[in-house]
Amino acid sequence: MKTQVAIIGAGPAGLMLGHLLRAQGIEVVIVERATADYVLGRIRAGVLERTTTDLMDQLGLSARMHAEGLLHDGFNLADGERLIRIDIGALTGRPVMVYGQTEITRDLMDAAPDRGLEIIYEASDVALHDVETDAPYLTYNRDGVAHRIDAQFLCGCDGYHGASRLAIPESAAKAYEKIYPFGWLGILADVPPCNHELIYANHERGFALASMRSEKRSRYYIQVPSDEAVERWSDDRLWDELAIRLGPEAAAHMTRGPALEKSIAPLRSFVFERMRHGRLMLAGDSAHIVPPTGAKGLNLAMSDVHYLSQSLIAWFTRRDADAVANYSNKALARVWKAERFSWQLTKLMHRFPDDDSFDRRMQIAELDYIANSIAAQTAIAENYVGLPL
Ligand code: FAS
Ligand code: PHB
Repeated sequence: MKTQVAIIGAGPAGLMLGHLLRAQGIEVVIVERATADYVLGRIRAGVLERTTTDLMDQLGLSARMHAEGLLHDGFNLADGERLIRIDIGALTGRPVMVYGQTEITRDLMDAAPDRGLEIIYEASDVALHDVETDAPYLTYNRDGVAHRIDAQFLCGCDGYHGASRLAIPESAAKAYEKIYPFGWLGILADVPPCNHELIYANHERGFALASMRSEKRSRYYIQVPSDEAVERWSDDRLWDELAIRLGPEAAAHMTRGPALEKSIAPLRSFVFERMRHGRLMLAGDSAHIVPPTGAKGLNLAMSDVHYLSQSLIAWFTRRDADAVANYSNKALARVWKAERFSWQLTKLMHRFPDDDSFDRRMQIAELDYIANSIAAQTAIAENYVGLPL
């Protein structure tokens, strides 16, 4: 098969990139190792920046998002004494949209056939070839048959554990990584949220987050040791811990119910400082990971794809080689700012096993400063809603 752009991965980055390129008449094929149901079954992000919602609007795929999503003008930091509300609407003039990653993915998948976006699911053993030439190609197996796709560009949107980043020689790039000594145990349940806005809590027993997917479906998380096993957490034990960590006010409004999904996500900060190598372009989790504290992961994937689609459109419409060459630095400039914000909020809101009494006093002082400073709240708000592209 021959195409202009071959994308590896049908997560949000690959799907959004595919649609943006197809909208400009560029030939695209996506190869995905899993089934569509598997991709939709992964419960991940919940909060969308304007960057992401604008792309859905631009594609004309945002009707369900605007009908079912929840616009939020604020979120809360709980320090055990009080709720510190960050009024993102008043401080930045921009809300965030609460609409799950699963739903964004579903909207992009459902629209693919009508827009000529071919997605090949259950493609195993995807391998990238000749990425340093102007005739790269990929190979894969499906139903025991070997396939090859020749393209002008390969786009690695295959996440942290994908094959694409491995096709770039280590000598050509620099990787930065911080692994946190804890993970997030998440529960999804068909119960109304305990609060109409998100609550991020720093409690002496550890971090907790009260989030949601709708007014009838809630998403909660607690910080657990990085070696914790989800089997050790019955629903009741998890609801009890959430009630303690989120505080009496939230607990009084908390509705318990059976877990639709319960899993532990590891937390890491990671940047692979080369998002282009020859004709291979990386976007999303294949190039960077953030701890989910700042709700940046999915949104950062979308800003990569915004820049990458512009670069590839410039190439295919006017052979603009500079646009392709500048992609990596342009994307990384925004990636690093989101990495900083996610790391900062993770340090502020979690209890680190090796922290001493001074570290804890620093957290208390910073939360007190935020509670009493519009400048500090504005800095948090502008990062939370998403810095300008
Ligand atoms: P994805 O990982 O979503 O998609 C990559 C796709 O490539 C997958 O479909 C995969 O099957 C496919 N693939 C992988 N290897 C392949 C191969 N060799 N060949 C073909 N296909 C291959 N972000 C938030 O903002 N908030 C959160 O709460 C949050 N929670 C998360 C929880 C977990 C457990 C994880 C892992 C991530 C979480 N994230 C969260 C971040 C997450 O939302 C990502 O940022 C987002 O999925 C990034 O999208 P993609 O870059 O498309 O990568
Ligand atoms: C979620 O709803 O899954 C969610 C929301 C905000 C975050 C992380 C996760 O910062």
